[in-house]
Amino acid sequence: MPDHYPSRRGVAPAVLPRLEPVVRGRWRKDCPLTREETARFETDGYLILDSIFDPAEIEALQQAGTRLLSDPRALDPETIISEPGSREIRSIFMIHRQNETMARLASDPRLTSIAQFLLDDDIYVHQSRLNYKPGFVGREFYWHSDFETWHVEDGMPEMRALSMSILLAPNSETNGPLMIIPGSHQHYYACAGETPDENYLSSLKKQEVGVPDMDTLAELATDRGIAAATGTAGTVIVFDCNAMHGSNGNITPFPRANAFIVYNAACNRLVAPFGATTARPEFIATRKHVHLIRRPPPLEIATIC
Ligand code: 6CS
Ligand code: FE
Repeated sequence: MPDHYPSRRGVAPAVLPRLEPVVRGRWRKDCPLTREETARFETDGYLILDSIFDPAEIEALQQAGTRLLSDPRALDPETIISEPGSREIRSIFMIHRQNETMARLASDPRLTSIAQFLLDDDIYVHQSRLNYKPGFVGREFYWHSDFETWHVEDGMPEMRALSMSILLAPNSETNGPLMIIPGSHQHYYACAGETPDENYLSSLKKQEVGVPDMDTLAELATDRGIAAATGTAGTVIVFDCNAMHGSNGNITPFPRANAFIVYNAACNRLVAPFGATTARPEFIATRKHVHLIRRPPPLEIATIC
């Protein structure tokens, strides 16, 4: 398969055009997003939705998050990623296969219908995780495009995936919320360097390859600004797979916890990695357990005879 998005080839960084559309579905009145929301996602590469879940659902989600964090022995140890240099939990992967509430969250039609519309296909969960940033000691996530990693390390062919971050605690300006560069999803920032073997063992704690150089980031942020995606618990942040994003550490006493679900289009299933010798394990990148979440069939137009 030709590589339209080469990165980490040991050459200088480059800015390449995005080859695929951002919004695939055609907007209609019965779409799960308004026309205005759809246009905003297209332009900015992200959207903040704050009225999807009711208070009881939000509490159930928060409880599920607390259960995952408080009983790590119940989990596949491989899926637990600790902070660099400490035993604090940073991420728990594959939550949709380790917790019933998270499984229901990942297949909730209020979320999946949005992904099916934007990606215009049946979908499946490419990756899920709980990201936890404890008070005082939660560490940052450096700037990156998820697609760059998924393409190079996982073999995701095209930009036809998106993430949903479901806030399980308030994400304020101060406790390390998601920061995103609006409009950055329109270009591909090919990175310098090369992917070391088993890169994921360190990159999930601290990403060092697959990150743009400082000059590129400075120019991008100067041109487009940086938005903080804040919200109360229950807020859903939908963002394009190629949006440039990151987050600061959390030195406030207030923990930040988010559930992440990544949906990929059925037609965009993984192939061999484009820039790594071996594929990452299933708990980070779904290759085998592809359970399609199908779009409802279109209503048939009644024929009058
Ligand atoms: O590796 C992944 O799939 C995700 N984690 C990091 C630290 N960067 C890329 C992507 O978001
Ligand atoms: Fe990311």
